[in-house]
Amino acid sequence: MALEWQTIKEYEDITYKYLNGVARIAFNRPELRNAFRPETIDEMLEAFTHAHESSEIGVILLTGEGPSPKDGKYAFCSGGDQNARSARGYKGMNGVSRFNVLDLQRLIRFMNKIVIAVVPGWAVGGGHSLHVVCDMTLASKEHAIFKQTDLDVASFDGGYGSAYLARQVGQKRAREIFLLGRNYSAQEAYEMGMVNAVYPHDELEQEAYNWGQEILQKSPTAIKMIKFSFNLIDDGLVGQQVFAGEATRLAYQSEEAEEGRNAFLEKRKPDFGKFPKFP
Ligand code: 1HA
Repeated sequence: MALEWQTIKEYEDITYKYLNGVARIAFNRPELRNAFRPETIDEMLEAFTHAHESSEIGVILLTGEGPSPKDGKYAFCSGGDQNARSARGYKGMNGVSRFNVLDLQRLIRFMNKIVIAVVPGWAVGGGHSLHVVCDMTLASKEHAIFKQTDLDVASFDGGYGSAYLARQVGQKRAREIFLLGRNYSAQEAYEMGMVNAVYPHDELEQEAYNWGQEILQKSPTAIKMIKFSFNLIDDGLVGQQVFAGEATRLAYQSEEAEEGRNAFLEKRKPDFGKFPKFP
């Protein structure tokens, strides 16, 4: 039985839906293999920010609508729309050029929800980098193809798209993926360690939803602490800041923290002496 997703908001270039704690955000330019222009990423940033701030949503599936009405092929995302590319980035309708997909990468990385890339077809260039940055990746057995074309179009994602990829598949493989730009099947990507599981195409979305439901059974606080713990070492001081922000949030819930705030508001010295000094 098909999943009964409810649309949260209508957009031009993406779809944004919800079902039982799981959000589904999809690129929706299938005739261009779901290439993104700045407006696409603006919409993604809005939907992801909404999902990040929602107290109902715990897991986000990032995927691509399809198949293409032109030829029936599927895509996750084929990266930056080369029609929108200018000398200073990707040009939006307002004439401003940006690399705002990097903002989306950081949002996925630093948001306190789990993001699963659900790859129904091509994951290419900046689309490949987006799957890399997601917490996990699930792929279509028949149609998913992983390909890093950055160097063919004189581009290079020197951040998460390459360095974090190398953490997943190893340095030699990551260099091969970029330097040769070959096609890799879902099974090959799985064997390399950049895909968590491969499913028959018709079962992919249901399985992804099931992964989401399994994750939702776990403690939301523990989920975000473990996500940020995994990220910390690779994200340097920003990783430490994100992790520490959540630690501060936990500390704010303590009686000690209440005493600190109350003492300030009541214009008295805080009495921290009453709190035990646990080993
Ligand atoms: O590297 C970065 C960044 C790095 C740092 C900071 C920011 C970054 C931001 C972005 C990026 C990048 O994404 S650079 C890499 C950009 N993407 C590409 O180089 C992929 C180009 N596409 C392809 O290599 C192929 O189309 C494909 C492997 C995805 C699919 O091949 P296939 O199945 O043979 O289809 P194809 O006929 O090539 O494409 C179908 C239609 O989609 C074509 O249009 P049509 O002739 O039907 O009018 C094709 O032109 C269009 N299309 C596909 N990908 C893109 C695209 N149009 C614009 N931009 C695309 N990326």
